[in-house]
Amino acid sequence: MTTTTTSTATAGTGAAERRRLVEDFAYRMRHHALNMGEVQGQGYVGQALGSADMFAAVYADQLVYRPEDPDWDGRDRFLLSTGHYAIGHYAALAQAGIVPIEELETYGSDDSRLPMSGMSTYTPGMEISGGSLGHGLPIAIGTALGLRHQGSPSRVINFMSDGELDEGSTWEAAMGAHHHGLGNLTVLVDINALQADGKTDTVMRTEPVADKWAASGWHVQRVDGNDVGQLLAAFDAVAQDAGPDARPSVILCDTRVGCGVPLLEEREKAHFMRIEEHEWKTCREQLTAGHEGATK
Ligand SMILES: Cc1ncc(C[n+]2csc(CCOP(=O)(O)OP(=O)(O)O)c2C)c(N)n1
Ligand SMILES: [Mg+2]
Repeated sequence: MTTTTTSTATAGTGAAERRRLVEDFAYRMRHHALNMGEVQGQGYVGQALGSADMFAAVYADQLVYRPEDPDWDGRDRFLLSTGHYAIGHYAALAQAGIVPIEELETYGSDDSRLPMSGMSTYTPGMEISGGSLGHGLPIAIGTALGLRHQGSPSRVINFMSDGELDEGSTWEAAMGAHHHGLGNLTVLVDINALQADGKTDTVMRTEPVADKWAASGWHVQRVDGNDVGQLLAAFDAVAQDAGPDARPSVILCDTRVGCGVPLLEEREKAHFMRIEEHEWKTCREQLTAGHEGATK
């Protein structure tokens, strides 16, 4: 018999404790991400560190799921649209108790359940396969429509990157979500101002991003995505906007690539980082030093 029905570990705690729990979750996620990065010596470590607070707010505070039964029908759906952020998602799934922490050391290896790009058929808790950017939001809309049709109270949270704002499919889907009045859909955009080919404003000028979502009929907020207090307040505001006339919501999160590890925050080539063998120790020390109350 299943005993655990929800993941919202922060429920019933005061504001300061709620925030501390989420920050601690993010801190542990960042250590997991460094451990996985070291297996390969390189990878999307900067994105995992930069978006850890966003994932932590979702998995420690918002999402309803059963860690021991990831396919439970009553779960909220978290869709990772950006497949290359899988390293960050695995860190969250491990910290949430869905994937064993020991399994993280198989990251990116042959026969691992944790491939470099997110694959729904491999990993418990991974709802969709990523890789082709710009597909997560259209799938999220189908999912949200399906859940509503079934009378389900479950929510859909779609995580995407600023590079995906270059895709036409994203904006078609944004209009569709408004057209269908999908109040059960929340989108998080990691605006790290970076893409594979360089800074976002040199690849495709997508600003003013908030105006574009607002013009498409969405409830829009923009926050510092490395400030847990701001993230939690934004989710609270989404809940306030609920009701039969609720709009789909987007939380635009400005983040710092490599956040928490100054050595990596300063990297010139940040999309796919190469980290030398001797640097991992420094990374861990810097992460621990920057975390208030850290025990490891
Ligand atoms: C449809 C599609 N076009 C191009 C790519 C190649 N690609 C992989 S990651 C990436 C960068 C996308 O921007 P973003 O996710 O913001 O990059 P990051 O912040 O992780 O550097 C690109 C263009 C892809 N995976 N899918
Ligand atoms: Mg980016």
